[in-house]
Amino acid sequence: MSQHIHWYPGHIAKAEKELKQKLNLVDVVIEVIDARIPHSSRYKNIEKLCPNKPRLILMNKTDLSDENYNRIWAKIIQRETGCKVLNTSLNNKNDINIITKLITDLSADIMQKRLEKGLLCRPTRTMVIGMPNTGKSSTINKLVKKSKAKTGAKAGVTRTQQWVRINDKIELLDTPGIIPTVQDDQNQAKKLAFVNSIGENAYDFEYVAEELLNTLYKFYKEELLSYYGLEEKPDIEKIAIAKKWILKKEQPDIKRTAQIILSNFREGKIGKFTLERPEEYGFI
Ligand SMILES: Nc1nc2c(ncn2[C@@H]2O[C@H](COP(=O)(O)OP(=O)(O)O)[C@@H](O)[C@H]2O)c(=O)[nH]1
Ligand SMILES: [Mg+2]
Repeated sequence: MSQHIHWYPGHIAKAEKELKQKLNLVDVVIEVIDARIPHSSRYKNIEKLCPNKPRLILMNKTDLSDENYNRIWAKIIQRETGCKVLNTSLNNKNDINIITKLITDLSADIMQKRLEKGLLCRPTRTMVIGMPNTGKSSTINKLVKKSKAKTGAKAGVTRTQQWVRINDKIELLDTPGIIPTVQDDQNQAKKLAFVNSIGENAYDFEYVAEELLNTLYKFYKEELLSYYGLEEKPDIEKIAIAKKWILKKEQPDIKRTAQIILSNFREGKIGKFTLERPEEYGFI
């Protein structure tokens, strides 16, 4: 089978190594995934990267996903991973209080053990990790908003990274850990391309836009047809013609239309969509 989306194993190994070094510095890990593709935006090797480390999973961008599936997926992932899963979105300011409370709860055992060993009391250290574009930086910004006090570099941390005090109990690494997108699974890679989590050089816009249309037609037929004013199964060409995105000599502008379709979906203009169903992965 031909590979439509390309990946480089060498890069992945290096990125994993760097991520692992950073993870060694923290007590609790905050993993951000994308609520529109809750299965594919999770990293299957995560347990190996931070074994036995408490993890809080934020299912982010729930303002763009299907509210009928947000809770269902959160429950499933919670059950599968044994980690607490929280639905979040950029503009929900209440998230922050819940996140900080959960981090403190998750580190209680570790702090108790430190105490028993006679070690110094110190704030819980945490960091945000996730695949590209899931909302890691936005999450960090939300957490540090009211607490600009940087606590300075620590041993083992490069100078470009700083610990930021979130409150008297939590310190956050101010740069996120980027999980390398393993693209050996073409179905997963396709989903990641839909939500702009894969570099644009790695794939062909027309292929990904066509696949997105197929997926939307499968799960959200009504919304898709009505958004583009069509009555039958859409493809890029039909949409180009319906929208009059035409080049000289009456040729439909396929390239531009493919890009617009992807943007329309990514901005939530067609609707609030979740592109994965638990039963596809044997969860129900
Ligand atoms: N609609 C929506 N957009 C978000 C949300 N979180 C992040 N974004 C946007 O998604 C893009 C990527 O976010 P960013 O935090 O840079 O992701 P990172 O690559 O994981 O650090 C930015 O344009 C953000 O404004 C969210 O919850 N909802
Ligand atoms: Mg970022």
